Parts: sequence; C-alpha cells; structure tokens
Amino acid sequence: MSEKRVNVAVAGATGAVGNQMLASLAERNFPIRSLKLLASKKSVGRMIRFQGDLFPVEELKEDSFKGMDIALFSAGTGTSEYFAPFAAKDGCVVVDNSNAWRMDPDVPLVVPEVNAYAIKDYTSKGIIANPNCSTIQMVVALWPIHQKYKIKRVVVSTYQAVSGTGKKAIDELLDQTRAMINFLKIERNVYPHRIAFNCLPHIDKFQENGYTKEEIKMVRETKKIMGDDSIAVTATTVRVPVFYGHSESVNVETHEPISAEDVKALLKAASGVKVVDDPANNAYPMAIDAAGQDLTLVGRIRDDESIPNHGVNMWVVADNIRKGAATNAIQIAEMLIKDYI
Ligand code: NAP
Ligand code: 12T
Repeated sequence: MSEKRVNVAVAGATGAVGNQMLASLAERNFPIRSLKLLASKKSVGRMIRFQGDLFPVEELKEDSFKGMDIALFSAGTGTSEYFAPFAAKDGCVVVDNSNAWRMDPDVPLVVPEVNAYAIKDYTSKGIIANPNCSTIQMVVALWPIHQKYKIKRVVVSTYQAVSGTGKKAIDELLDQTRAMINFLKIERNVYPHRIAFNCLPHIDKFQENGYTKEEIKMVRETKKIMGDDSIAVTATTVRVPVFYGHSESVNVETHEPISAEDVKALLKAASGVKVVDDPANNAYPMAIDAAGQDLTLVGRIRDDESIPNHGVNMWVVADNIRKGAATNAIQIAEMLIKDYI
C-alpha cells in the first residue's frame, strides 16, 4: 500500500458488520489518517477501542461526512438510501453494504476477484455497492468456471448463519439454545419461528412470486457482477442454527464440456479461493473452518452425472461477516485508494 492516508467514516460502527469492519481495518493496516465512528442516536456516549485508542461513537447526520474521504456503510438499507447521497455530495466515496444501491445501473456492484474494473464507475454517483453475502462467496467460486466454460445455469441452496441478520439474531440463537438445554421457555423476537435446532427456508421478505428477497438478490446480483444476463440462476435460501459462516450447495451447468478434475485444478489457482476437497480424509469446507478468515472454501467438487460432461456440483463456504461483508468492502476501499483517490 502506498503512503497515501485517508479519512475514514464507519457508519453502523456498533453493529455486527461494523465491528468486523474495525477489526479488519486494524488487521489489514488500512492507511487511516482519521477515523470517525457513526451509529444511531442511542449509541452516542459509547466509546470503541481501535488500535489501542478509544473513539467516541457519534450520531450519523447529513453533515457527518464533511472532510471524509471514504465511508464504509453498514447501518441498514433505509439508512444507506437516505445518508449515502449526503456523503457523496461532500466528496466522500461510499462503499455500501446494504441492499439500497446494488441494482442501481449507475452504481458498480463489486467483488474484487471478479470485476475490480467496475470500481472506476464510482464517479457516477460516488457510491460503490457491496453485494449480498451469499452472492459474494458464490461468484468468487463461479467466476473462474464461467471464464473457461461459460455457465449456462446455476441452481443454489444456501445454509445461512444467523450473524447475517445482525447482533440481535446472534443473541437469539444463543438465548434459545441455552433455554432449550435447560428446558426453559423459548423467547422469539427476530425470526418468525424458533431458529435453535431448526432450519427456516425464509431469508428476508417473501415476494409475490413465492421467492424471498434474498433469493432474488442472488439471481440479479450474480448476473450484474459477472456481467452476463444470459446466466440462468435459481436459489433457495435457508437459515440454519450456525453463528458464523454461510454454506452453499451449488450446481453448475456449462455450455463448454467440463469435468470435476478440471474445476479442482482451476479453483486451486483462483484468487480468494481455497480448495478443501479430500473426502478420503473427511476434508471438506465447513462453517467452523471458514469463520474467522477471509478465503472462500470450495470442496465436494464432483461431476453432475445427470448432465454428462456439462455439469458439476460443489460446496462453497465463507465467513459471511468477513468476505460476505467487511472484508469485501475494505478490499474495494483499498483498490479505490490505490488507483483512484
Ligand atoms: P446490526 O448488528 O443490527 O447493526 C446495525 C448497525 O446500524 C448498528 O451500528 C446501528 O447503530 C446502525 N444503525 C441502525 N439504524 C441506524 C440509524 N437510523 N442511524 C444510524 N445508524 C443506524 O446489523 P449488521 O448485521 O451489522 O448489518 C448492518 C447492515 O449491513 C445492514 O444494512 C445489512 O443489510 C448489511 N449487511 C450486509 C451483508 C452483506 O451481505 N454484504 C451482510 C450482513 C449485513 P445502533 O447500535 O446505534 O443501533
Ligand atoms: N436479510 O445485505 O438476514 O441484503 O442474513 C444480508 C443478510 C439481507 C443484505 C440476512 C439479509 C442482507 C441478510
């Protein structure tokens, strides 16, 4: 990284993603000149430690971004929708983690391993969108396959951790688990049903066509990031009682002939990917191994024998708060600094 240093604002600094943003900024030695922590009014008065110093949490306001260079947003869709344009107006580039701007044709939707070139389009609105966590890890694994074999169709089912919903959901799984093993009454606030010892085929809101918004995000975002509307994608997204790490069963059909052996070799050389695939030794990607690190783990790579020579199945796992949110956003910010601001 160059000597350039920047003024950084973190909007949503008290949340699950915001927390990881701060940890990752420190871990990666991000070139910070000054740091401003923003959250809602109710957090004003809190102090948060960053690299040994205490920083006050300030209320997010329209004029919070004066003099700032980069704002990392993870404070909810409505908050981003309203506040990101104020940051952009003051010359502060926004990297947004919410769903507010992802499908805006004037906002680049970026996963650095796939379409880093799109970052340059930030100049149009001053905003860059971070994709949905489930989309990010899937396209990291799909992109090398698409470049070589041209993907025709993807069928994905997800097994998503509760941390994707935020701090309250992490507490809910912990509280319900504790209550279950002590035969106490189960409280339920975040999800419509018990999540402890259960699976819910329901992430984000249901839409008129019977799909959830999370499923629709995966379809649309995948096409936008890979720059190819011809790829057919269909998704089923499921919440599972896991704290950190989303897992995905991904079935891929290609136009060009493909084999599991080729895909293993290809993904071993792919950036951001770690192939964990040694069934004889019970080695495959697991949420407990993906959590706490930044790579996307891919394994169980095998031929789909129902589409001879044109299909593979794989199991893709990543830390949804790191690569699925904070790490991806910070990678984008690092590229912005290096090449553009
Ligand atoms: P969380 O743990 O519930 O934290 C929410 C954060 O937003 C807190 O810092 C909260 O501040 C702040 N906030 C809420 N309303 C605000 C307001 N009106 N003004 C200022 N700050 C406000 O949630 P999270 O998991 O960190 O998620 C936060 C955001 O990140 C969401 O937009 C979510 O869509 C996005 N996200 C994206 C991905 C992804 O797929 N890339 C993954 C997870 C989350 P207080 O503590 O003061 O309330
Ligand atoms: N509902 O960023 O609940 O669009 O796991 C990310 C995670 C939305 C998003 C979740 C969600 C997003 C979740």
